[in-house]
Amino acid sequence: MPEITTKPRTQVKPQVERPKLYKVILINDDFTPREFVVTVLKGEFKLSEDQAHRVMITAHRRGVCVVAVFTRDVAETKATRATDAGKAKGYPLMFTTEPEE
Ligand code: TYC
Repeated sequence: MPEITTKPRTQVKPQVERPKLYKVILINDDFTPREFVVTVLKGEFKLSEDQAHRVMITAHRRGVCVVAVFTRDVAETKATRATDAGKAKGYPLMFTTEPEE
């Protein structure tokens, strides 16, 4: 019977790593009503009225605003749901995701 030899791995990766985080970014447009943006931010991202208004107005003035950071799956799901909420009303409201540095 031939002996089975196993080669030790040279690099052992740590078992537990912090998951990479992704930013959800709100993009400004000229058509979506401000109040609707605030409603979506409160509903999908659980922001308070005050937080939602600040995020909306920052995107309105600067073009974009980071809404929050999540793991990849959660960020993508929330960005899609929030974008779809605008689409359902005929608005071009857009949320994107981007990995944190
Ligand atoms: N610019 C829009 C308006 O004046 C409001 C708005 C703000 C839309 C932020 C999108 O991400 C946005 N009605």
